[in-house]
Amino acid sequence: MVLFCIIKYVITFKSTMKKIVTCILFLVVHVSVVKAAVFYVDPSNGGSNSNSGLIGSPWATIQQAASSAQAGDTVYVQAATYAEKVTFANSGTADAFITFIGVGSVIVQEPTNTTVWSGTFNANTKSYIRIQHFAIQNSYWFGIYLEACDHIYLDSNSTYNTGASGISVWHSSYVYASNNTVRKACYQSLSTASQECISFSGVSNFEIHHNEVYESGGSTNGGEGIDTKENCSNGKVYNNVVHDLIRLGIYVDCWDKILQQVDVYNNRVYSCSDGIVVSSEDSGTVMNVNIYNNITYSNGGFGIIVSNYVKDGPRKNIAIMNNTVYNNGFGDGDANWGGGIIIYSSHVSNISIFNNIVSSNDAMQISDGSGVASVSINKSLIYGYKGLSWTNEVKGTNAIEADPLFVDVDGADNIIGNLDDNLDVTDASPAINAGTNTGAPAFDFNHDARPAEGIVDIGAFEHNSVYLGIKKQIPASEPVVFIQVYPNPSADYFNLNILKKIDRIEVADVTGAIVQTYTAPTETLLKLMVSNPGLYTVRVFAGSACQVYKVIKY
Ligand SMILES: [Ca+2]
Ligand SMILES: [Ca+2]
Ligand SMILES: [Ca+2]
Repeated sequence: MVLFCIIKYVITFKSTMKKIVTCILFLVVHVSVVKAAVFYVDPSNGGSNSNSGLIGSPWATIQQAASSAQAGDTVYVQAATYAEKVTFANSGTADAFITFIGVGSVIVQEPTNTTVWSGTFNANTKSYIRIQHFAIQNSYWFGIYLEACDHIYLDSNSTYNTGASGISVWHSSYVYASNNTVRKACYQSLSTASQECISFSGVSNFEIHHNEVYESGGSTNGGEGIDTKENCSNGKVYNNVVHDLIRLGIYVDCWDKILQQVDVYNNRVYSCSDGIVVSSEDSGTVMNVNIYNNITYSNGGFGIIVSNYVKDGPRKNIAIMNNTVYNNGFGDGDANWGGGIIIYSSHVSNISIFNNIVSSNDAMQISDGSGVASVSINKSLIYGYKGLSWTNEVKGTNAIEADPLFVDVDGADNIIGNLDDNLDVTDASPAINAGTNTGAPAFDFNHDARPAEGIVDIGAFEHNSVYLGIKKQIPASEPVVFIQVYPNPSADYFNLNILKKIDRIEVADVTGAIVQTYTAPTETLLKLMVSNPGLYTVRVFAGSACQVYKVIKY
């Protein structure tokens, strides 16, 4: 049975057969040494913690699984509402993760609790765990809390109504938070609010991507959107949607430590107090930070800030390029303040600002109050320059002053400051082929290649970009998992647990004949029935990507 456990492989079409063969060979050699069990938690269908946890004999609680699962094991937690605080007791290994997967709507609510600095899900000094598809609600403090962990994937979970951060990761490494929804974090109705919506502090080698973060706070303390802080390093914050926060959207703050090598890119930040902010609140140093391809719009104060907050420590080697910064500054109650990009601090060196569209922001478009010669501003497309004396507004070198000619600033709903606002540019835009290629990112907001037509465009979008006829994808550190298939092999049917927005699923028999197709499934759990025993391939299409899973009916 071990030999035939879920086979998954990301393929390209033309190399399908080669990689299938490679995959099967790999598994024959490799999986045979891993003792992997599949466990089930299903309180609604006979679950008991005195059961084995194996199929047909499920456990009742997630904690029972979290205490029992060993390296290589997979736990399927069936749809139900669980009143639990869960502590993950064991670690996986590099070759054998422990995987917890919620199937359908798995809601986890804390029982009555007043413990600060703990989570509804907790892991301390644990490694190689995946946690996917859980809906955590009403946590007294954190939703998910990791301390001194490594190699943890938090994917496709949601947190709602948490006293402190929805997701909080401290002193850890190799942590990946993706496709999560974090709503009403730092929500003061539950406790004194603290921290942020997603907090990474002292984390190295991390990625925070494709998350949606919104509606935090209400308190005087906490509630920023995504925060990388203290001695975070070697991190990426990308493709997140952060909106409708009473505080700023994305924060890079070293506090009193050294924060370095963090890239913030391809994020959409709107209707927050400010967009993206780089700070040294307690005299530490921020260095080697790149902020690019972001769209920050309709935030109350500024789109992008290098701040002078609190102790205003040093920041150096910061690039702010190819962002689109629009309509910020109107929510601060001050017609003479707020705007696009501002360098607020004089404790900066080597700040490079180029290829940005900065348009129609309130009191200023780009402001440099640093007084530092190594702040450079080049190739901006500016619209709405006012030059008010108290704002230090500047144009920089090679500026273009013109309407960027956006596609549709208020989107199909004709309301400005929400998700459908389209800040791509139209064919006649002066942004097209007007940037500098030097130091520019190799892809745009859509992950299409730059430059198109030889010269990088100004702003987050590269017009007319085509990459070999298909969308260029950022290589992930490991493939995103679209679906989970279980049980496999099976004498009866297969459950397809949908973890991503899927365009199409095709099931083919061993001859390649398609025996089942699902188009844009909206369910989170599909039951796949096939008539004859044999090997089947399940091809899953999402956007430009395709993943192939193999199942065996016996
Ligand atoms: Ca204003
Ligand atoms: Ca709109
Ligand atoms: Ca171009």
